[in-house]
Amino acid sequence: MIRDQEVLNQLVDTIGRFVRDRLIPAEQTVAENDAIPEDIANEMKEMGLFGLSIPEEYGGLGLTMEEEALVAFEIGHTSPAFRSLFGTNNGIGAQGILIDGTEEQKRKYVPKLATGEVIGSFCLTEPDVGSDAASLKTRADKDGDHYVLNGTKRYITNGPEAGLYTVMARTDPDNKGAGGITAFIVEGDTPGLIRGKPDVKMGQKGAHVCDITFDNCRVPAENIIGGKEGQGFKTAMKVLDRGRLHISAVCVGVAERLIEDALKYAMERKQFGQPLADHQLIQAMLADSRAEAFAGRSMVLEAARSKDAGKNVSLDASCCKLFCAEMVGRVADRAVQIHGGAGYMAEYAVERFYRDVRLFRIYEGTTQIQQIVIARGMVRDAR
Ligand code: COS
Repeated sequence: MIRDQEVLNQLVDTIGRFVRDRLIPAEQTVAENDAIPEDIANEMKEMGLFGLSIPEEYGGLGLTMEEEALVAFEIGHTSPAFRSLFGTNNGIGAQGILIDGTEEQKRKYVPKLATGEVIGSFCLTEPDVGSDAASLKTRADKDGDHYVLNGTKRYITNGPEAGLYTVMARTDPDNKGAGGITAFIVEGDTPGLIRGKPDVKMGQKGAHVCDITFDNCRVPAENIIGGKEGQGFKTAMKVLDRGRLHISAVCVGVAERLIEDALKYAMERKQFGQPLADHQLIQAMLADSRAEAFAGRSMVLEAARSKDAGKNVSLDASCCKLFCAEMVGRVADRAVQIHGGAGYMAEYAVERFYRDVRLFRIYEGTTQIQQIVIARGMVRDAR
């Protein structure tokens, strides 16, 4: 749903200019230094990027899902690391509190996420628990009006810089499944919360990931999201439904950028006496990429509109994540192929993007998990 087309056009134009003038020229430096310059982070805060999808009453821009998708397409035109910095505040770092939190929790924590004063993070994955999220082992044992958290969370995006963590932990040791899990809000300076060393990754340099260990970390009982034990797995799944749509939109944006780069190169580079772009085998790769990116864009917008209309989009969000993450992988592969030897060289952005996009097929639920969610939903609906 688009609330005011003119206001949205202005926002999308402003973000598009920011991407072109500030972010794209800084891509290589960010990749080399594995850090986003502070002045760029500050500009992102001033533009409201940390609170895009946070409701206005909590200090954000309150974008609908369709509006957020249109903005994410724009942001996808540059390195995914930039999005990652403010992405968790809009998505997995804030949505748990927004979807299932109490009014008091929202008022206390969300405004600081909306401005970017605090970075939010989402702790579900563990060393032994990835796709099978319901069997997580981190414990939260009640002790008076507190819970004591013990365990390790792994590959936590923005873990090193976050000041607020949504943590899924088991409060009922007798219930080994989803029903034994509770979601907590844990402040970054809580004693017993230990940030690990940032992991060295294949791509997306500038976006940071680390282990978060809880060692007798005491969290007030009032920080249970929604105030009720046993609801944490469902909260996490609802958060991921939204996150998967957002990531799908980013995949579409990245695919469009890669197509632009590949087309530009194909128009400039000549072989056999004519531009690559006039060779039919190159045209086939360009055409397939364009058609697939268009399909991704269309399905994301359709699913986003359904979400805005209040429909359950769990299955559709998984369809989008499955298709768009795989699609951008194919597009990146073709972009490298069109560049030939140059595509293998760090001098060209496609080499970096080729590594960056690999993560899309893995995080916020692997392609195989999306297949499971889709097929289970189909069987459930048919019954
Ligand atoms: N919204 C609301 N509730 C949901 C839900 C959703 N999208 N998905 C599942 N639930 C509920 C189910 O209805 C069920 O509730 P009841 O027990 O009341 O019936 C409960 O949660 C357990 O669901 P289910 O039985 O489907 O859980 P499974 O253990 O079979 O796991 C998958 C489901 C595999 C889909 C889940 O573990 C998953 O998404 N794994 C991937 C995790 C992931 O994306 N990790 C990435 C890292 S986080 S960035």
